[in-house]
Amino acid sequence: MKPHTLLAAALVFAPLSAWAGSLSVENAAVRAPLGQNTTTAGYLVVKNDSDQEIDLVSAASDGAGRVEIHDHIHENGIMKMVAVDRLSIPAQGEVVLKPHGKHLMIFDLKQPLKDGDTLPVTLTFSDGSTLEIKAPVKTRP
Ligand SMILES: [Cu+2]
Repeated sequence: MKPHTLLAAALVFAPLSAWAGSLSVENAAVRAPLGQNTTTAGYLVVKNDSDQEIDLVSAASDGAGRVEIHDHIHENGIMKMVAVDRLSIPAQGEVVLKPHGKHLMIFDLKQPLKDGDTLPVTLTFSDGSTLEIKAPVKTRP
């Protein structure tokens, strides 16, 4: 098998959810950026089946210059986004990243993304594990 055939096979069989040890990811999606915008947001649910709290400590993508972990806070009646160092995933619990809530902020996209594309995202956790996902790009995630 040639390398590109292997890659194609890997893509065909890539599951919509990924897991590493006690952590799993569901419902990953990246918002299709508007126009020429190179910044967008990513959403997903991380489940922790272990008896220990684990933190999401960083995210990165081969398709983007930088990925930050963001939360929304209310300040003086205004909702604004802030970058956070980590998001904790409670033991036997989950953290939900969704529109208008916690999210991944994706900067400097290297290629335009449209509905139906996927963006690879690597998540790194406080227990040293990493999860690689292929997040589907959606106009309305
Ligand atoms: Cu943000």
